[in-house]
Amino acid sequence: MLSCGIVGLPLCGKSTVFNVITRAGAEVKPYAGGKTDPNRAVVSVPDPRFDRLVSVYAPKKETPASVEFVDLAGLSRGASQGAGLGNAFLSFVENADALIHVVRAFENGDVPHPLDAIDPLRDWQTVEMELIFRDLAVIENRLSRLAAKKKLQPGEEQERPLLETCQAHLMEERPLRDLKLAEDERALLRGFAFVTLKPELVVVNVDDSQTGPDVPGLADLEKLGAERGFEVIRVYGSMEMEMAELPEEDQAAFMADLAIDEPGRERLIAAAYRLLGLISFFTVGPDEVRAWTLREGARAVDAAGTIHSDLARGFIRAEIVHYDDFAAHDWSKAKLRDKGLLRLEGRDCPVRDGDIIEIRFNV
Ligand SMILES: Nc1nc2c(ncn2[C@@H]2O[C@H](COP(=O)(O)OP(=O)(O)OP(=O)(O)O)[C@@H](O)[C@H]2O)c(=O)[nH]1
Ligand SMILES: [Mg+2]
Repeated sequence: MLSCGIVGLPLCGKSTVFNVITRAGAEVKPYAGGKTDPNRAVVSVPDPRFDRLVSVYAPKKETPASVEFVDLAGLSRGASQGAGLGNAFLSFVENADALIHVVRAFENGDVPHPLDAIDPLRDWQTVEMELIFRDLAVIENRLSRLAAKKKLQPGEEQERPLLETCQAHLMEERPLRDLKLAEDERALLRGFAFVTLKPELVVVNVDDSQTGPDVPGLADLEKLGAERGFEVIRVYGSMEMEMAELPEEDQAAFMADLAIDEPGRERLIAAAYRLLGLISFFTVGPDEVRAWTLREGARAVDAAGTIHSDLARGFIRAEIVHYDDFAAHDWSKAKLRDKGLLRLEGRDCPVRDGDIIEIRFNV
């Protein structure tokens, strides 16, 4: 299962945001505790299409798609040099598939700020720089090893110029995710688990009193996000955590009171799913309706393999219909067949988000 690691400075509201997303009730406290083992929780990905399919089939079992969220300890300035929880922290970041970077904008006199004043742009840059330093250190290490070798292996000859390109990019204080890389270059870099190559969502934690447009310093961060193409989402951390913990039926009233149209929880999970470059396909029937996760660009045979390795091995054809077509034809396969919308596809057929798939196989 894919996982999103939540990073940020100490006391910026990481555990609060984790609780908004997962309802796991992790401890939230005004003083950084220096805890290293992260909180983890698996959450179902909200998807109205899945809910609709469940009501159409009324299956014995329903299994939505899921993603894991990991709440990490705060990253201190100098972590890449071992400050704070330094290396222990970074090793957790290396294991995440994507990052949610929480930035504090909330004012709260009871909660000290590790850099003394509220400044979202500076805080964001501080953490980004630590991540950049970590990747630079990995590259320097590897380059000096390569330099010490008498003879390079074939792969290593390509590796050196690529690492030098990455190094130059990082020296300009830019994350590797902003660098255009070919598929084979990405493959070469995979083993390094570069942290600035991971997709990142920036979540600004604002206080419920800060509903107006002018949260101090936030505009600067949003402007930079717009220029560089990263997404910045605002969350009312404390308040949305309180709301996430309410029973479903009380949430609507709470949201209406505050004029919120979509809970932060759903917005965040959906954004994380998009960020991870994930798509869902469905399998349906009276026994089970299930949403499965694939990376964008996956093929029919990958869908088969996600369900079971036997299905990939004995793959014959995939019967595919898109959710939207199915919905537009009264959930009737007969109608779809008449219109040619029920397709039989081979193993390399690309899967689209929302495809409903049945695999024909023989083992
Ligand atoms: N006023 C206000 N306080 C908040 C908000 N979000 C978090 N806090 C408070 O800030 C403190 C730290 O919150 P946490 O969620 O524990 O922060 P953290 O980043 O997980 O902290 P560490 O794990 O110790 O680095 C707690 O006392 C929270 O109640 C918010 O939106 N508004
Ligand atoms: Mg915490």
